[in-house]
Amino acid sequence: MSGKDRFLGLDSSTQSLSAVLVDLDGAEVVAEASVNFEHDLAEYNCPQGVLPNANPLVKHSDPLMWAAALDALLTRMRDTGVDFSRLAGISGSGQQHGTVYLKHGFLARRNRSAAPDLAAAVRPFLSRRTSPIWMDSSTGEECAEITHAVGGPEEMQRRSGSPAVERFSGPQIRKFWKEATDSYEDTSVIHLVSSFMASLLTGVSAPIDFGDGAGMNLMNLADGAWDPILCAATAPGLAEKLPELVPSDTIVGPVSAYFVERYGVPPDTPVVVWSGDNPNSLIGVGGWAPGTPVISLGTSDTFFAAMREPRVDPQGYGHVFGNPAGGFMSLICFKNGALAREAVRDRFGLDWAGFETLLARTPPGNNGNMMLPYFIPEITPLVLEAGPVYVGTDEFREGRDAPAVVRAVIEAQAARLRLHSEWIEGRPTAVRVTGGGAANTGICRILADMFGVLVQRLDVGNSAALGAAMRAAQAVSGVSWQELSRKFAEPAPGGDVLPTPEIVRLYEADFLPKYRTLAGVK
Ligand code: XUL
Repeated sequence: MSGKDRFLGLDSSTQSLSAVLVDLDGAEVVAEASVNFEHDLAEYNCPQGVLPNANPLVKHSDPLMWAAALDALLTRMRDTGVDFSRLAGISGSGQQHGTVYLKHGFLARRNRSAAPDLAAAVRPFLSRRTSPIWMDSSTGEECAEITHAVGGPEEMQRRSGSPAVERFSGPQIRKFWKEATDSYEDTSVIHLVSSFMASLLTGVSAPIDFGDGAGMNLMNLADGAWDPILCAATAPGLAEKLPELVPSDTIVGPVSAYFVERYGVPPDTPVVVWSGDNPNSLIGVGGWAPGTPVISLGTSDTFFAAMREPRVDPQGYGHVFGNPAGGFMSLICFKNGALAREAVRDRFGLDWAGFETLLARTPPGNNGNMMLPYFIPEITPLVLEAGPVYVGTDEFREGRDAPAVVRAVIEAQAARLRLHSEWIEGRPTAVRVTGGGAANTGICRILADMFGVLVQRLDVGNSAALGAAMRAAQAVSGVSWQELSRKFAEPAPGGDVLPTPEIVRLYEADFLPKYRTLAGVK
């Protein structure tokens, strides 16, 4: 491989753009870096990665900020001495569902060469100034219209792997078409965050992979192509505005000259098609084969698992996406993940260590205190009006019992993950936990007890960026998923958390049935 054995994985997430650089021969992560949107790119006014909006259901972000983050991240890496000379390939991960709307001429060479940086190169070509992201819940009407036009929720699920979902790209595109028809018509291509970022890297309009494409309510799950009925039900002329759909190991092309000249990336470094953060994380935690489900505790909490056959959630909350390693994956997403944990932490002026100390002060089952943790509008189950619900003692309900409130949010989140993943076939023997929340052993203990299985953790915190680097290595050098997982995604020694049988029984016999009734889970 001409002495080049390093692969770069980038992760354009809700709150930051991060990088993991791996050395394939040495089987190690050689560099990690990150740019935080709120703190490092404050001029874009996106606290926690989201543009302020008076309507709590509307959540948009600034695509120029994502472009600027790519320059900021690579500058930071170059200036801290990261050596790109051995780079053999790049891929990436994007927060799923978010869309970027571009006019004709985006990425034409003459337009790019005149621009001083990536944000300036993109700015004149945005046909929609902002990008709706996965946190948006404002398209209920459009979901109903699309579902009706397609012939009902079952048909929607059968075709796309999911019912019509507020945050998915199709309903968002329909809303844009209805509200700003002229700008929609002025749009020549609609990218996902993943394909937008890959386009910036390559200087060509990049395709969308089956993993992320399945999160749009526009791709036919069975044949991996844009579904003409779904497209027609969404907006006129849509199929012509969508990038090509390709397998997740497709090489888009070489990195553009901009990155060679500015950051010293070797000319011709191949860029592999990007995917969504959940499909990438599936790879990054070694969950590519069925039997190893994953819980990711990030801005959103998600549960996902590789599947051989596409099975759909009878309750309509879960989704089926493409697995980058082939086949399918299930995905259940909860909006009240880190944001709910942070709301409780901040309410009592705690840091994470203090949060964990309080968690340990209350017994499993929380003396009967329970919470429905809807700090922001929720998607699983659908709750459009935010507001946590407290059931229990007066002290607890009035927020005077901090340890009980801390335990209630975590027990509720663990119960949600357990109850909403029951439709996925096969009881696991272990669950891999990743994301920022995985560092908190108290949280992992509650997950182990709620699922009644071993919890395994991994060394690399950013499994989406790591998964992207592993995908780049697989696509460029043909290394097997087994070997890549053995090198980079083995559970960390000492990271295991075992369930405690009496607590498992208590949750099973008492807590879970009560939570099921309170939350109305069937
Ligand atoms: C998945 C989902 C989120 C985003 C952001 O359906 O909406 O997990 O991908 O992480």
